[in-house]
Amino acid sequence: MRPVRATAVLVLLGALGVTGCSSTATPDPGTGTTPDPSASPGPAEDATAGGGSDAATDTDDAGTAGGGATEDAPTTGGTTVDPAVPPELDVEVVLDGLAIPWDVAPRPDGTVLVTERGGRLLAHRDGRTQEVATDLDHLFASGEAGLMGLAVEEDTVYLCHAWAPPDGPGDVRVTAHTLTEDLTSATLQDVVVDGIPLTSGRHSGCRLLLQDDGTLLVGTGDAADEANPQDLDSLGGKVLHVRTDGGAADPASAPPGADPRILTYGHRNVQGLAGQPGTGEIFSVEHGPAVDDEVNVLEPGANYGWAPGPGYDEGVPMTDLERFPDAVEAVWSSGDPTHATSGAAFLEGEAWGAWEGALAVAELKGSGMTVLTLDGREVVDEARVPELEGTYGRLRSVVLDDDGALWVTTSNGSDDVVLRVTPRG
Ligand SMILES: [Ca+2]
Repeated sequence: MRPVRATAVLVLLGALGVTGCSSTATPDPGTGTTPDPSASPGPAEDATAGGGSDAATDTDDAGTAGGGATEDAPTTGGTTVDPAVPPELDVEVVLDGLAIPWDVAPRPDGTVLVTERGGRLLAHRDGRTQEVATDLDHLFASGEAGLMGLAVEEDTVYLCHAWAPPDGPGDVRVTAHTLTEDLTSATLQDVVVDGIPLTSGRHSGCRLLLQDDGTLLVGTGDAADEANPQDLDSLGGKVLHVRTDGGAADPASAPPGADPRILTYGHRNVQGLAGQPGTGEIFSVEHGPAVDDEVNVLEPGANYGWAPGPGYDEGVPMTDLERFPDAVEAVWSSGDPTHATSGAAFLEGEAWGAWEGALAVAELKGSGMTVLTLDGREVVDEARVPELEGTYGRLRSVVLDDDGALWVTTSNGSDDVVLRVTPRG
């Protein structure tokens, strides 16, 4: 059953004119070679287009029955919002003609930066899209790896990407680049983190989340190597917490004996990180194997219980409480089958109605979005977003901008788009 939606829209927010879709040039396919072709290829929940398994588990209590604004609906700027029901949404295609736009970063000045997994960094401003020249030498773009997570702070752009020089082992790394005012180039400034394991490209993470204190969270993948998630010297299958100069942000919170940059461990492939408004807690989202995608709340130093067997046997629980009784259980799990959950963002602003404060989770295989209504850490309701249900294919990243609009990237392989999703009055 679909969530109940508001039927009375009293005042429409300003018309959302299309800002001009801009088709762009053929993406750079990347230049790397496979650093470890023997690595387990495994099922490619993140690499293939299509899939289309809609494992939605809609609930029928996604808001109170009946439409219409309630008497005590807050009024803001001439717009009345019913806090009891999920909003109807307007969906605008802002960029199109893309190839796997991995991440999106809307800036306060209206500029939107986008990474494509093949290696391009794009800037969209005033209805135009242009490529931002980067010096990502030896980018490894294959399978699930390539140019991935993106974070922006003023004129500094942080990029997480797979890197493979011809004469040495590759890795996944986070680099800082200085963006020019005209957005034509982003020059390498610093390597913030390197040495995140890379094999075939499978399970490469990599999500970046800047914190208010200027530190950086990095969600990594286990590189389809069974040793990595529980290895406290490996940066794979972890959430890292670093300063932007690369040092450990909070060494006292790392697991005992661990690399001090490690915040949490025992993860499979973290592609979602989001800070909960009000509590500041960090929620992470990761892909399950055949079952049990997970949403977790990060507790510093904790184990999240992923430990595949020899030969990367994935027939183990996503949170193995038999082997790791102290492992932290997920606050939400997809069950069977997985949706291939990827990015996540909290919905902020009363325009989101009943979904204000909820966690929006993008799904690749599920080709849609799940919204989890939370009471603290507890998921109290779960709904689908009708406007995004199969409409645009596989969804990768979700990011909320300062105006409360949700930016969403698709991951279909070609003709991909970046969407701006806003509640309708
Ligand atoms: Ca787990």
